[in-house]
Order: sequence, then structure tokens, then C-alpha cells
Amino acid sequence: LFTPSELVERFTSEEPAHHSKVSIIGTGSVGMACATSILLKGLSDELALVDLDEGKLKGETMDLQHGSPFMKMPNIVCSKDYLVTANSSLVIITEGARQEKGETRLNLVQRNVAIFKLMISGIVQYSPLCKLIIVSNPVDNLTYVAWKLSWHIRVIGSGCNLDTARFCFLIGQKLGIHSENCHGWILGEHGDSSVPVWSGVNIAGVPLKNLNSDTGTDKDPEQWKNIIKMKGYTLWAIGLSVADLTESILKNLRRTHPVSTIIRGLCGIDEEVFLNIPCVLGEDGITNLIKIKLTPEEEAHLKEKIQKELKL
Ligand code: 6V0
Repeated sequence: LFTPSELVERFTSEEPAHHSKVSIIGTGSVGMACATSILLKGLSDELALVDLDEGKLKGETMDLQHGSPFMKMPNIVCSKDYLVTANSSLVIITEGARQEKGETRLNLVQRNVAIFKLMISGIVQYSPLCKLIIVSNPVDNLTYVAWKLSWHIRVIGSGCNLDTARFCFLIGQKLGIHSENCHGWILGEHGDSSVPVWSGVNIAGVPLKNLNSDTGTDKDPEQWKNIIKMKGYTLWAIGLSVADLTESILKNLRRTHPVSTIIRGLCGIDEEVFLNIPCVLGEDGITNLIKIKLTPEEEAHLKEKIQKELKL
């Protein structure tokens, strides 16, 4: 056998610098779906993975590394120690403490808060300038927790990005038009109580409401409203949607996405709450919020969810 230096001559003395390092915390199904989507888009020059379960972490990392000849990403690293995430441009949190038998939602949130305390301090210590995308549920609450714990570094909740993608897909499927050309937004709180903004749904600038003013209401004979009740399996779609957010950030695209951020003074909301509204995303994270125009019913729907959230 020969040593590497017999074949390869070192040309520079500098250590390689990573300019678009992404770290993913949690290598469960969602974390790994995010990882493969980001890898296949070639968005990052180093990927670091962290999980509590060391065996699973190493296994998943090796599995990805073995695909290296088919991807344009040289470095995939992993550790239980947050040091491995050092100098990340973006850290994506997908850890998921599982709900135990009989455990209340509130208790699960509190367990997650305890996990987040340790996790956020580890992340911020090694990457003080990173952006954070929160995927773990309940995503809007945990985005708020991460924002509080991280001294307000750039925190983005993946929130309604997935709900909106589903909404556009379902509209597209009904009309036989590609979902990219179906413009609709799901805002408010991620999950079952999100708010579909029917007043703004349009195809090529033609609002569906103009064709039938009852669209999205109980009076609608076509029952478009049922579209949002169709919830499904979430693994690949969330991975792809997080990779889409990653692309806007790392390439500084300044595209608008329905993500979770702090709301105060918008839509008549005075409280400090995290809700999903269209935000401009670029290399500094969320730089601008779009002043959405809602109908009085939609605005009331949005506020109703906040009241519920404040009781937590
Ligand atoms: P999973 O497959 O159970 O994976 C969770 C992973 O987190 C496991 O590998 C655990 O070992 C790891 N983990 C647990 N605690 C820690 C910790 N303290 N530090 C590091 N790692 C830890 O869950 P899955 O991947 O399916 O889901 C992950 C989270 O994403 C859950 O909270 C889901 O509810 C949430 N989702 C959010 C969506 C969104 O649109 N925002 C969509 C889908 C799922």
C-alpha cells in the first residue's frame, strides 16, 4: 500500500473554508429527508448531522456518504457534539421528542423547551452568526422558544411552507395545472388551525373568488374548502420544502415564503406571537414581511387562533 502523499502533492497550506455549511439536528425521517433534498440540490459545501442516538446517527451518515459519487457535496460529517456544527451558515432543527402514552401536548412542548435550551446554546456557541430553521413541532411555539433562547439570532419557523405547498398542489390537481402556477397561501398557525387565504387564490392573476364568490366557504357547491382537510404523510414534502427555504437563504434569492416569524402590529395583532405570514428570505434570514390584505373573516380566523395559543 502507499500513503496519500505518494500520489497527492499538497498545493496550499490553508485549511478548506466552508462558505455554505448546513447542519441538521435530528436524523429521524424528517431530518434525513431534509438532508437528501439539500444534497441533491447541491446547496451546501458541508453537511453536519447531530443526533442523540449515536448508532442511528453514524448509520445514516455512512449511508449518505456512500452516495457521494452521485452528489456534488464533498463533506458529510456527524457527531453527538455540537462542535461538529461549527461555522454553519444555516442550522435546521428537526429533533423530535416523541409524545409519550397519555402525555399532553403542553407537557410535550415543555419537554421540547428543555431540549431546546441545551441545543440552542450549543448551536449558538459554535455558529453565532447562523440562521436557524425550526421544523420540530409544535413549530410556531418552538420557533418562539428558539428566538427567546438564541438572543434573537435569525430564527425562521418552517411553519406554513408545507401547508401552502399542499394547498397549491391540491388546487393544481383539481384544475390540471402545475402547482407552481397555482398561487395560494396558508397563513397563521401551522397545522389543523391554519388559515387558507381564499381571497388571494389565483391562477395567472385570475382570482378564483371572481369566478365564484363562495369559493372556500360552506356555500360553495364545488366544496373547494374540503381541499385543506386532506392531510397526509409528511416526510418527503417537508424535506423538499425545507430545501426550498435553504435555497432562498444560501443563494440570497429574496423569494417570499409563508414562514413563522414574530408578529406585532400586523393584521391588527398587538401581541408578541409567532405566526406564518409571507416573508422575504435571503442571506440575512427574514428581511421583510409582506403586509397581507385579508378579508375581515380571514383576519378574524387568524386572530381566533392567537387567542387559543395564548392560553398555553
Ligand atoms: P423521528 O423520526 O422520531 O426523529 C426524531 C429524531 O430526533 C430521532 O432520530 C431522535 O433520536 C432525535 N432526537 C430526539 N431528541 C434529541 C435531542 N435532544 N438532540 C438531538 N436529537 C434528538 O421524527 P420525525 O423526523 O418524523 O419528525 C421530527 C419533527 O419534525 C417532529 O417534531 C415532527 O412533528 C416535525 N415535523 C414538522 C413538520 C413541519 O411542517 N414543520 C412536518 C413534519 C414533521
